[in-house]
Amino acid sequence: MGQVTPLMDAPAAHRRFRIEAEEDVGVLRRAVRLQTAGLPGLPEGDAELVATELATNLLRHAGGGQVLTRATGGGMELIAVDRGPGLSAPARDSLAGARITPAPGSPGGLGVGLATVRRRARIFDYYSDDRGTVVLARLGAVPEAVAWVWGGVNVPLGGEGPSGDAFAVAADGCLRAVLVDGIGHGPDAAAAAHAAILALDHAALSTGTAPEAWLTGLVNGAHQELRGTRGAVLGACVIDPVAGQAVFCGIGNINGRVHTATSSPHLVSLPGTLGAEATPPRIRPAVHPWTRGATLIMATDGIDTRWDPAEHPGLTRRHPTVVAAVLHRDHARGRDDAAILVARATGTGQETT
Ligand SMILES: [Mn+2]
Repeated sequence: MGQVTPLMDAPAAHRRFRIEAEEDVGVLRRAVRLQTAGLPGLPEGDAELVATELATNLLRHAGGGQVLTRATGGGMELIAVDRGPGLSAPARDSLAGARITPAPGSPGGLGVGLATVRRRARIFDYYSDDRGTVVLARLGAVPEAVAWVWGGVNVPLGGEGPSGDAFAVAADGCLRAVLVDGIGHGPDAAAAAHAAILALDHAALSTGTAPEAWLTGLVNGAHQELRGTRGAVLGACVIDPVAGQAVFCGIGNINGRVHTATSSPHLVSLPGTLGAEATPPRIRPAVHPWTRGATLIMATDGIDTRWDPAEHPGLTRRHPTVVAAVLHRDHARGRDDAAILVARATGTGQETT
C-alpha cells in the first residue's frame, strides 16, 4: 500500500468573469486566449471557442451569469453558472446525443452551442433545473485517476487574485482530501493556505498509515508548516472504500457532509486555528460509513451552512465540480473567499466524457 505513489492534485483558484453584456464575452475570450496560448495538448482556438459559446449561451438563454476559469496545468477548466430558467427540452436532447440540425440561416440556438462545447471538452457535464444551470468543460490534459473523481470550486473574494482557501486531493487506494481556509483573505491568507497544502504533499507519502494516525500526522505537519503565517483552519478526510469508512477531522470552521441516498451526516469540526499556538490542536477523528455512491462534500465558511445536496434531485450523480458549482452558486456568502470540495468513487454517478 505504502509503495503506491499517490496522485496529488492541488487545483488553482478560479477566476470569475461576470457575463452581463456582449462586451463581457470578448473580455472572457481574450483572457482565455492569453491563459491557453501555446499549451501543447490543446488545439489552438478550442478554449476561446468554448468560452465564447458558454458566455453567449448565458446572455441569450439565461439573462447573463458568470464563467469560472482556472488553468489545469495542461489545459483549462471553464464552468458556466446561471440562475436562468434551465435548459430547454431541445437543448437537453442535444446533450443526450440527439442530432440537432438548425434550419439554414438560423442562429444555432442553445443545443448547438452546448453540443459544440461537449465535442471540444475532455470532461463535460452539466446540471440544470428551475433554479438555473451549471455547465462544466475541461479542456486539454486532465489528471487521470482510476478509482476516484473529484473537483471543486474556489472563488476568491472579488472574483480574482489569490484565494485564502485551498484544497488538495491525494488518491491511492484511499482518497485523502484536504480543504483549508487561511485566516482572512488576500495574499497572506493564500500563503497560509499554501503552507497547509504543503503538509498534505508530505503526508501523502505515508499512505500506509491507518486513517486516524495519518490525520494526526497531517494536522501536526500542517501546524508546523503554518508557524509564522496567519494560520489556517483545516478539514481533512480519509476515505477507505475497502473498510467502508470516511474518517474526518476538522480544526476550525470547515463544514461538510458524507452524502448518500439514505443519510447525510454533517462533518463536525473542533474549534481552533493551526499555526497559532505553540502546540498543535487536538483532533477528534469521526468515522462515518462510506457506501457505494456516497459523496464527500466539504466547504469553507465562505459558504453558508444551509446547503443540502438533497435540494437538487440527482445532483450528486453529476461530476463533482458541477456539484460544487451549484452549491457555490446557491450558498456563497459573498463576503469572503469561498471553496467547496466534492469527491466520490468513479463508476457511481454520471459517466462523463
Ligand atoms: Mn473564510
